[in-house]
Amino acid sequence: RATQGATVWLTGLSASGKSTVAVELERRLVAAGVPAYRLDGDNLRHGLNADLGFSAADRAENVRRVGAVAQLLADAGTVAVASLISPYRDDRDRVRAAHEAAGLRFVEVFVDTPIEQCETRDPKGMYAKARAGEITGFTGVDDPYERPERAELVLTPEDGDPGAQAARIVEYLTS
Ligand code: GGZ
Repeated sequence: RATQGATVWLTGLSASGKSTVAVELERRLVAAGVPAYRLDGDNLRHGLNADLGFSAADRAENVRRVGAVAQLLADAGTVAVASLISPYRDDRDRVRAAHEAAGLRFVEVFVDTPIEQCETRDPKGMYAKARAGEITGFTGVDDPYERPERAELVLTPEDGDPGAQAARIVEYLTS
C-alpha cells in the first residue's frame, strides 16, 4: 500500500550526496501523495543529537536515536528518509532488526560515491582539513566506513544525478 510507513536509510561517506538524494526522494514521495519526512544526520546534530561527537560510541548512539525516531514515523504511516554516514555495519543492522521485529519495512540504500569524487566536491572543505590533520577521526580519511554487504539498493554516480538516484528508490518502494 502506498500509505504504508517505511524507513529508507541512506548511508555513505560525507559529500556522497545522501542529503541531496533525501531531499529529492522526499519531494517525489510527497508529490505522489505519500507522507515522507527527512531525518538528516548533520541537521539533527544541532538539536536532538547536539550532545554527540564522532567517537564510535557517539556515532552508535546517533544512529540508534535516529533509527528510533525513524521507526516511530514509519509506525505512524510516514516514509522516514534518514541520511546519516552511519559508518558501522552493526549499528545499521541493529536499526534494521528493530524495524523488522516491529513488522516495519527497512530499506538500506548505499550511496556509493567513490571517495575521490567526495573529496573533489568537498563542499565544506572538511576532507582538505582532514588530510591536513586539522580534523582527526574523519570518515574515509582516518576513521572507518564499513560498506553495506546486503543493502537493498546501491546508488552510484552512474545512476545519474540525485534526482535520477531518488527515482530509483521510488521505483524500488513502489515495485
Ligand atoms: C565524519 C564529520 C566529522 C567526522 C564533522 N567524520 O558531510 P557533512 O559534514 O555535512 O555531514 C557530515 C556530518 C556527519 O554526521 P552524521 O550524523 O551523518 O555522522 S554519523 O552517522 O557517523 O554519526 C560531516 C560532519 O558531520 N562531520 N566531523 N569526524 N563527518
